[in-house]
Amino acid sequence: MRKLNIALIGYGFMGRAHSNAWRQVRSFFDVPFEPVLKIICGRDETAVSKVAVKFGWQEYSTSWEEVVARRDVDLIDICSPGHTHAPIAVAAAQAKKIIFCEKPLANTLGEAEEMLAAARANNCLHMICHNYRRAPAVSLARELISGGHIGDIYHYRGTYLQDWLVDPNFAAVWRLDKAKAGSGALGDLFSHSTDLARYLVGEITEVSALLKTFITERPMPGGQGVAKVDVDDAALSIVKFENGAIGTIEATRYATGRKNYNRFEINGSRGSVAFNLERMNELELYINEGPESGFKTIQVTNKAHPYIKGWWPPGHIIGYEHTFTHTVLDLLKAVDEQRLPTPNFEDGVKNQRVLDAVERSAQSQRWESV
Ligand code: SOE
Repeated sequence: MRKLNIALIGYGFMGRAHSNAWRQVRSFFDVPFEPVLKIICGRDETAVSKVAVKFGWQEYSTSWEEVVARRDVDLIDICSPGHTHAPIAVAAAQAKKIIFCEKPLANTLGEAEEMLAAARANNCLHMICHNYRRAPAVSLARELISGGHIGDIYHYRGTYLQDWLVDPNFAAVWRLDKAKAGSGALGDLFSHSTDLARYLVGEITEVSALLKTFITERPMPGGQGVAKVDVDDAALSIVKFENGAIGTIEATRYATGRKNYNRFEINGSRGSVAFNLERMNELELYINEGPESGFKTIQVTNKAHPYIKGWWPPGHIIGYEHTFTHTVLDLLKAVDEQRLPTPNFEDGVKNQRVLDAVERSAQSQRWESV
């Protein structure tokens, strides 16, 4: 089987999720290439060498520049903090690599546009990792909506609720530093709901938004002093869609008790769908068929459902990590067919335009165009 040599930049939460996906995909799906876990890269040699062994990477490095320049690497998978996305992606494009990048694409709209331009200029294939599109229930929702089952769309209601920052003593990690993360809940979580809104309903044209930072100072990691928090803790917006639908998107890391509550509800003229990542194998569906209608819960684990045939018999459910496996599966198929996968950097830029409009609206306290 043809091999595709993967280099992964980053070894934290997303680095582990992507490592697992690259290892797992060929064992459960018919893939056009055998992904080779060639090299993993991170600044801390002790940490990255351990992850390399744990996930079976052939080599490790502490220099992304060296990794991107290697001729025996075909694909660069960017899972490092947001401020590194643009320099790594631009260098990878100039080295004619396939580029796969975690969300949000960049810390600013300008950086995102620079990444897209570099990939286009060098005829590189590119993809942004919005893994939730490939939760089978979300893919099924897309099929139902595209098939007209819930009619014309009136509302999109997206909420992405976590609570890992509600403790004021939680250290000021990189996600709380604008220079590294670009923003807080806005880029980390709101970006997911934005991508799902665009995937399921359509393009967003205007926003009216609010950003809030609840705790403005936190202990430095390692406890040596106090750091100012310069990113949002919560981001809320009402949105208008190109197709006439309207919506709300809310993201926070202060929803005490909510752990990874990424939910949407979409209301249409004939019915509604609703999804909650914490009940990932289920899709709620209401079709308006008269007095006996009611919401039903579809268990999305049948072989006919998206991606399930690669896994287990009905009812044996799958998890968060499998959405990454589905994502790299579709990336491998796109590479084989030499076509752009979706979502790609064009989607990344469109998502970033929404985040940029949210930041402008929070500042102006007025409606802003995307
Ligand atoms: C942290 O909020 C995080 O890891 C996000 O960065 C991911 O994108 C999300 O899928 C899970 O939570």
